[in-house]
Amino acid sequence: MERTFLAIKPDGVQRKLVGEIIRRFETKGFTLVGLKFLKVTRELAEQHYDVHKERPFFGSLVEFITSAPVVAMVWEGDGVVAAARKIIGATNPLSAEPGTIRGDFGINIGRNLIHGSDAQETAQREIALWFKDEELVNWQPHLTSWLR
Ligand code: 3AN
Repeated sequence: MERTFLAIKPDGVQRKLVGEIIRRFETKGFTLVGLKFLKVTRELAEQHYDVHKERPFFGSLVEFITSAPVVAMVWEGDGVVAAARKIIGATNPLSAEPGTIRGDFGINIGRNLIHGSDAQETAQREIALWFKDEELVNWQPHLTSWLR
């Protein structure tokens, strides 16, 4: 079953949007299989943003994600990687469509509330980076038959 990695960034936590953001993935029908609340270390942040290390904003990305706690999650479901990106919206919240998380709640590209894996291979890398195997719960909600 397909899985994706999502992280509610420090701005989402500080602005008390955790419940609102989780609700959108839950009511869509995806299944939560991993969840933790943590202060990200510099080492984890640098590994997570490794693909951006040559970009001018790499330093500020690392500063920001380590500045306050985040909610790290793994969600499961058919097509969850691409669907989560749609629910999240465009990278720049000013360009993100209303109805998306970034479109509804953000205005600043550096404060765009949530991270979501951009492809299935990235999701596998990010899940392995943020979660141990035993922190992920293999389960099927009873509602599944109503959703598929
Ligand atoms: P996304 O999070 O939509 O996958 P990426 O992977 O292109 O976007 O960028 C990773 C993160 O880097 C974004 N979430 C955003 O916070 C930050 N970022 C991207 N582009 C810029 C930029 N031009 N200036 C500042 N921060 C940026």
